[in-house]
Amino acid sequence: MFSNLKEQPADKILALMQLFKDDPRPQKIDLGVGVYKNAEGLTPVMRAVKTAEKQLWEAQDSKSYVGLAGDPAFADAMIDLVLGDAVARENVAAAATPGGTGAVRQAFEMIRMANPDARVFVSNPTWPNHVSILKFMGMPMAEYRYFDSATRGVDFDGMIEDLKQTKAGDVVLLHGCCHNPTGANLNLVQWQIVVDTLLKTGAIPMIDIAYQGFGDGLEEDAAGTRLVASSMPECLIAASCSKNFGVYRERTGILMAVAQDKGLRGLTQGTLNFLNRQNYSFPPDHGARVVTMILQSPELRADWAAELEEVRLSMLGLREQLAGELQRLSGSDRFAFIADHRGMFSRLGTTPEMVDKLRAEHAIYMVGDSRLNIAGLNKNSVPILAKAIIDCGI
Ligand code: PLP
Ligand code: TYF
Repeated sequence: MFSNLKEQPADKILALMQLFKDDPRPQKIDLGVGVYKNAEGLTPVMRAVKTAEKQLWEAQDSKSYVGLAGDPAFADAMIDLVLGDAVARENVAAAATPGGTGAVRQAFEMIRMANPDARVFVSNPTWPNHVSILKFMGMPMAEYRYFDSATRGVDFDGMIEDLKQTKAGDVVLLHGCCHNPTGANLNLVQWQIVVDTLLKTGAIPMIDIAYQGFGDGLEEDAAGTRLVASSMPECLIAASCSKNFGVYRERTGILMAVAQDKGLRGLTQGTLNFLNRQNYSFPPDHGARVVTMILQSPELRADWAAELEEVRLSMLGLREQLAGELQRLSGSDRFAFIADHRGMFSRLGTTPEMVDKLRAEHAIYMVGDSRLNIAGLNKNSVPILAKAIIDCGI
């Protein structure tokens, strides 16, 4: 049986992680995988997470099963974090999932159950796992224009033109904030135009929000998602806690199904529970419980928000430093987009050959599409990167 299996394509981002590990050059710089790293290059456990885990270890007296959708308190806390008061709680069904990836997968499963012919429109480019999972599931997929390779901003006219081609029954996958891999994002006026467009075509939005708090702030980063949830008849939201709580390996995420028609909630909640049961029964609990404790405790929440803000500002500082350094070395503003982008990533917009050259000649690792993880830098490595970019003739 096993000999019937075919080799599957590797995840390019994860393959790059291994390549970096195997590189003996001491000066190597890892700007590949999207993991936050501090100035020392470490991905620390956040203070509030440590405190909550300690409290949990002392207080938890059972690890028995919780429920197919996870702890309802986790859903309450995350709905509040992501949606604020944009919609009433009774408009939202939700289920905990193994990470944001689990939420994305379950969302696709739910879409397919509701409408096997649904086409899922993804941004060009998008997080490669979106495309990989859709292909694996055999779901119809289409792309909408997103990145303008000339300005390194959003090709908004192209995006809207393409979204006008959607139909009722289609789904449009949007990044809630901090677009991966480009770093280019919609402003609120543009979000409103997207909403108006989809209201006209009847397509349903699905939002993947994996970096709330990494862009302009916790509330600001959720504004587009909240606008969508309050304006559209239905939407799906896949939220990840991996980055903003730093609980990557705990696999903590949630899928929300929002409907203006409260009468649909029983059906959507039942479907989410069913889908969890089909795929893994009960979702992981530890990370979700820690997140819930943090969001419920005013002290832990304040400490978490303060540390998240430090993380956000450190990435913004690195963006400004890099854009400034490149302006100085190039004598032009052509790298100003790096300071305008938000989140962990920026797409430089150079060729795979140049990405290879940076790796071969300068031991600088970025993803082949020229995505760089800003958090992989520190004050000392920014000038090294800037010089390498100019030396390579980018
Ligand atoms: N969606 C996007 C756009 C991401 O970049 C990530 C990255 O980590 C995820 C979802 C899901 O992450 P995780 O499954 O680790 O929570
Ligand atoms: O895009 C990234 O780098 C992160 C981490 O299969 C990641 O989202 C990368 C690949 C993957 C899962 C997560």
